[in-house]
Amino acid sequence: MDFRSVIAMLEQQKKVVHVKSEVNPVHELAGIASKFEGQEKVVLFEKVKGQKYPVACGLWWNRDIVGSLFGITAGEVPGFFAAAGKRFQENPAPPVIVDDPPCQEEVTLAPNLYELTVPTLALEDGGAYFSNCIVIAKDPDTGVRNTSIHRMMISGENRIAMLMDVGRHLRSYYERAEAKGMPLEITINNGVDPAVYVCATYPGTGIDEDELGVAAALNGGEPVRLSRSKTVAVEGLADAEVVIEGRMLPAIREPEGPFGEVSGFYAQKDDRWVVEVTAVTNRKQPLMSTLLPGKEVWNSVGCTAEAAILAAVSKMVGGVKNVHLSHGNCGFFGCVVQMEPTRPGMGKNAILAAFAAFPPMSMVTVVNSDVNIFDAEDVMRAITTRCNVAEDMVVIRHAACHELNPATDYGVGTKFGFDCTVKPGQEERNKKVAFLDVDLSQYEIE
Ligand SMILES: Cc1cc2nc3c(=O)[nH]c(=O)nc-3n(C[C@H](O)[C@H](O)[C@H](O)COP(=O)(O)O)c2cc1C
Ligand SMILES: [Mn+2]
Repeated sequence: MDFRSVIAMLEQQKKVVHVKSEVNPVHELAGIASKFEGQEKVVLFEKVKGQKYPVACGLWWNRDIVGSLFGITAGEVPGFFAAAGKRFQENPAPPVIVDDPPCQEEVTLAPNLYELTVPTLALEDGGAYFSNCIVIAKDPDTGVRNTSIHRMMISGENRIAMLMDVGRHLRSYYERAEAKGMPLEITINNGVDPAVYVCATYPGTGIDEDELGVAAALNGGEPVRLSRSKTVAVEGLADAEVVIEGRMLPAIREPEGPFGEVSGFYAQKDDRWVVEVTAVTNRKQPLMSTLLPGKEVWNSVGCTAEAAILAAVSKMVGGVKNVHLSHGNCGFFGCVVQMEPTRPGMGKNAILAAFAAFPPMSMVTVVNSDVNIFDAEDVMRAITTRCNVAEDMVVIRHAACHELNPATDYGVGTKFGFDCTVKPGQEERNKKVAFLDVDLSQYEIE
C-alpha cells in the first residue's frame, strides 16, 4: 500500500490528528509531535512555514498502529515479519521496473532541498533531518541492490551529510566505489509503503540479497515497483511520494550533527559522508513523512529484530514462546526472551542465540512463560528473584554492540545476559501467588 493510502486508511479509522495551524519546521513541529508520541494516532501537519508540502509523523510509534498497517494485531507482528523473512529466503520475488511511475509526476533538476518539508527536530540538532528515508543503492561490483535507512542532514540546497554505521551494506558499497575514486549513486525515497520500510531495516539479509524481496513477501508476493531515475543509474521507489536522486561523493567528508538520537541522547557532530543531489522527483501534492527518533524507531527496529530473534532462537534452542524488545532498552539495546527450557542450561544458550541473531544488542533476559515480558516490573522481579547472578549471568567482554549506546566504546562493549529461568527442582519455590478471580459486578460494593 502506498503511503497516502496508508494515511487514508488510518483517517477512516479516526487515527489521524490534523494540525491545521501553520507550524514552524524548526523545533515547533517536533514539539507538537512529541505530545502525541506513542498514542494510537498519527499527526498530520497540514501547513509548515516556508515549506511546500504537508508531512505526517508517527506511523510506527504505537504497536497497535503497526499491526493495523498489516491487518493484524500488535502481538502478531513479530511472527508475521518472521514468516515473511522465511518466504523471502525460500522464494524471493525481485522488484519490477515500471514506466510512468507516480513518483515522477513532477521533476526538478535544480532542486532546493530547503523547500521540501523537512523538520529540525530536537533542540540541539545541527539542522533539518530526513529521519526515515529509504536509501537504495547498487553494489559497485555485483550490481545487487541494497535498501536501508540513514539519518540525513540538509547541509545545502543540493547537499546532504549522512551517517553510515560500521558494517552497513551501503558503507561497503561506498567504500569500494570510493577506492576507485568513483561516487556511489543513490536514491533517497520519502513517503513509502510500510512493507518497504520494514525491508529496509530487516536484520540478517545478506549483502548479496536484494532485500526489497522481503517487502514483496510482506505484500503477499507482489513485487515492489521501481522507477528508472532521471539522473542516476539506480532506481527509486515508483510509488514513493518524493524521490531524491544523488551521488555520494568520494574522499569528501563534511560536518553532520548533532542529532537527538534513538538512544535518547545526542549523537555528536563529526565529519561524515556527503550526498550531492542531482534531481528531486515527486508525486503531485506529495505527502511527506517524518519521525521522532524515539518510540517510532524503537518499534520499527524492535519489531524486525523480534522477528529475527524469534526465528533464530526457536531454531537453535527451542522452547521459545515470545520475544520482546522493550522501550526501556531503547527498543533494540536489549531484549526479553520468554521460553520453557527443553533441558537444563538452555536458558543460557538462548542468550547466546539471541545475541547471534541481532548483534546490536547489549542485554538479553530470559524468563519463563509465567512472566509478562511486556511488563518491565514483572521482568525486573524475575531478575531479582530468579537469577543467581554469580551463576546465571553471562558476560561477554569486548563485543560489537551498537555505536549509539553510550555504555559502549563507540560500539565495542560488554554484552550481558540474565538467565532467569527456574532451575530444575526449584519450581515449588517459584510458584506465583494467585487469588480467586472474582467478578466485582456481582457484589454490592460502595
Ligand atoms: C529510523 C531509522 C534510522 C536509521 N538511521 C541509521 C543511520 O543513520 N545510519 C545507519 O548506519 N543505520 C541507520 N539505521 C539502521 C539501518 O537502516 C538498518 O540497520 C538496515 O537494516 C541496514 O541495512 P543493511 O543491512 O543493508 O546494511 C536506521 C534505522 C531506522 C529504522
Ligand atoms: Mn542489505
